[in-house]
Amino acid sequence: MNDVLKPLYDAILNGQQKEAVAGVQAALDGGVDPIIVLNEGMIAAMKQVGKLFEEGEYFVPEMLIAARAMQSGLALLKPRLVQSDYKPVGKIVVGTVKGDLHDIGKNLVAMMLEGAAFEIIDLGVDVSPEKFVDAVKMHQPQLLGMSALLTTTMPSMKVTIDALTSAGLRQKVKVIVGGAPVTEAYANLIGADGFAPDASRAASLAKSLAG
Ligand code: B12
Repeated sequence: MNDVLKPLYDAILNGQQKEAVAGVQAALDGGVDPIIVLNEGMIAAMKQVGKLFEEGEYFVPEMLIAARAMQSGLALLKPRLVQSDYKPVGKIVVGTVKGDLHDIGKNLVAMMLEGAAFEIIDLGVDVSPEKFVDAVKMHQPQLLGMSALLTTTMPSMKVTIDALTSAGLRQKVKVIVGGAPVTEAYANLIGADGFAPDASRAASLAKSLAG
């Protein structure tokens, strides 16, 4: 890892908010590409947090403070990732599915889509199939993006797709899905239109489907 990124990585791993912000600033000042700052300094640290949780070294409070440090750092990085000074190319409704409170990945996808000139309607976390359906009815977006981070909440994506079909809306909107446990195969299985493993590929996918 780039030496400039190490303090940022450590700050997120240890849940130190101020240090995370300072770490992002130092990396940007040092001329590191914002995408590298994000992937190698920040997302890599969150992955390690997940690993430590799995190994029983970290518990929920540690995950939570790491997430807060990540979000503070992201606020500073956002203007460098997003340059949305052009007209929207399409509209997307995004949300984390029912029962799931993880929103860092969903927020990053929303950020990158904003950068790709999409208008974002963010329903937040713990979004029920009914809420997704209502939002599609109301906003008539080209795309719907669902995020799930838990194996136990992934099935809610299929329930939502089925609910769109029952409401007669499935042909009117392209559905894209993602989140750490979600795969291309799962996306195909549940009848989604697309899957992307990270936020930048989510933006290219969205552009190709909306076009
Ligand atoms: C931070 C965190 C939390 C925080 C979340 C804070 C927040 N505001 O988001 C808190 C502390 C709340 C939390 C709680 C829990 N968590 Co948690 N958490 C994590 C952790 C460490 C990081 C997640 C993260 O932010 N990653 C960084 C982002 C950038 O990555 P990402 O979300 O995958 O998103 C990227 C891609 O997937 C993709 N993407 C994401 N969404 C979408 C959507 C679309 C449309 C597309 C195209 C792409 C896309 O693009 C993103 C950007 O590149 C993960 C570990 C891990 N490896 O994922 C565990 C993890 C997800 N949590 C886990 C667990 C078990 C829990 C709890 C059940 C713990 C508990 N006992 O209470 C609770 C559940 C709470 C709930 N109901 O949701 C497990 C899940 C295991 C499983 N197989 O289901 C994990 C994997 C940890 C582990 N290794 O065991 N957690």
